[in-house]
Amino acid sequence: MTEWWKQAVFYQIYPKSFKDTDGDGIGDLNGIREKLPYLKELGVDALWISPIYVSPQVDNGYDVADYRQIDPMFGTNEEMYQLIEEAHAKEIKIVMDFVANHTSDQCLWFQESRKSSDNFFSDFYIWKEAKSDGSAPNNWGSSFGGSAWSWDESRQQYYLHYYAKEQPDLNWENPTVREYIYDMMRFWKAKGVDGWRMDVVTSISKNLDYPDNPRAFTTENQQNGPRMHEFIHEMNQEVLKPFEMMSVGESPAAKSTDAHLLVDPKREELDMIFTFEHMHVDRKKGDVNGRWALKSMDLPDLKRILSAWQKELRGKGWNALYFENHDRARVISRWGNDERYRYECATAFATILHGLQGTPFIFQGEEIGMTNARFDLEEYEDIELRGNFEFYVEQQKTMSKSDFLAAVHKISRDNARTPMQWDQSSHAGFSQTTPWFKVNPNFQEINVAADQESQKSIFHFYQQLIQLRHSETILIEGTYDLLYLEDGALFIYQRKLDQKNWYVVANMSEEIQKLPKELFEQQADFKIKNNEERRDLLMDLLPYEAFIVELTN
Ligand code: TEU
Repeated sequence: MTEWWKQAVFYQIYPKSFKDTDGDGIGDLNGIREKLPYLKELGVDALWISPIYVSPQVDNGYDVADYRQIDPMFGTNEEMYQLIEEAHAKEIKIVMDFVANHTSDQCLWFQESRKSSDNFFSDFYIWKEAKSDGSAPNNWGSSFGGSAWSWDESRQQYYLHYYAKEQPDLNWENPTVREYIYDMMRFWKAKGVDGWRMDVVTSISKNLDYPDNPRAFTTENQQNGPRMHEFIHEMNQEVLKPFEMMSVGESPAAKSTDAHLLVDPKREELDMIFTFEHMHVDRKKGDVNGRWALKSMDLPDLKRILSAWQKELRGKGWNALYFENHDRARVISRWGNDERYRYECATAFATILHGLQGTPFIFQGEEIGMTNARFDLEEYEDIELRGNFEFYVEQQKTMSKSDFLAAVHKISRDNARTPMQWDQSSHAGFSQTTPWFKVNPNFQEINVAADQESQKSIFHFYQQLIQLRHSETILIEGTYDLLYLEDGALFIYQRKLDQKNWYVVANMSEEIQKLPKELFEQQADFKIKNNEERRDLLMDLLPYEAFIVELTN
């Protein structure tokens, strides 16, 4: 039998911003329970829920203080168990977020570890002596800006943190740490959880030589450490395989050419990974301003990268497909036109993604074409944004405040984290009270209720796409071939299975495009289209027009 996750469409929930039911302005588990019928109506098969464990929320839950307790702001453990049961009753699977490269500094393990170098928890984290001049052990950088090392007064040593100083990295070299993590996974399995999304799993093994990075405060030597495959394989043998848990690992440094080392079923590591490669097509490589150094998106580059992953993993692994998540901006605002062509653009990006081989992940709000927030700097919440502002604008001074803000409006993580827009009522129907983070002011116009009533409903388009994936094996198993790689407007690829011949076609530009004639001399049976007027293949493609078509002789 094919693994369930190969036919599935996933939906990511960022719980803080999904639906508040207890009136504190923060989304909660009962909000997810309330919306299960909505998710069922959409047709998704599984939910990935971002972290809901006890946490001081320095990084919105990616700083876990207790892996077995639900944070009271989200609800209770009982409510989580009920959510799992109710989701299962609707044939929706539940995937939790596994944040085990680091914990919160409030985690008991770290609290104990920092006390001395000879207690049970001493080696749970990565402690190092200062250099003779008192400076940090090397020049490694934190993703949130500045050094990856912080000095601890009580232990008189530095500890390593790839993210905030409140997120100390665990020492996976210590077998007890690994056993504690596996045990936590078994605990949630016993409660019915079906799998894991693994936060920066490719960072768990460190280069024990701690070599300096080529440039200070960058992260070159901090991924894909020497024992990464060994640790992941061990976790597979200890938990994933015996308990049949699905896994999708976040893999910032994986390339199409080496991805199979993580996802080839024969190697018994992970089921899927999230690549970052295609999300960097609008970034200037090697720039002093890191992820904030933007350029316009290059469509041939996007096609080249997505196609490389399709080709390289065919028969050797399985792709996880996404354009949005809680760390990414809204794709129609970032790479498309979220005003004049909002419907066309949202459905075109959906078509090119869901037509690929792999498992699609929809991020909350993507299914109604939610857009980026364009707030003032002071209105943002995200620690990455604040840390990077301090680093690039205030310390390094390589960016002006206005250039930084312009980049924030394009790519900041907070663009995805504004509250879900359910209806036109106050606070967008997300909460009865002022939410923890500002609602996008366009909620009167863009919300679930309005979208579902519209003639041009993005939600209904997603519904159809999901149904298509459920009923048509060609989308799951068919071969993939890209056409017209260098074309700057058209994204066209062919999927084939047995006698079936399908094309996924999109005009990713704002100009009318001609369809390549040589392709379309046959009978066309449209499976899905975002232009209702389309009857045949002779018409030109309108801006952001997209469809999937079967050709028959
Ligand atoms: O993100 C890991 C990661 O690589 C990010 O630093 C990413 O590059 C950046 O956010 C893009 O702007 C994961 C989680 O998804 C993220 O939310 C957490 O903050 C981070 O790990 C630490 O747990």
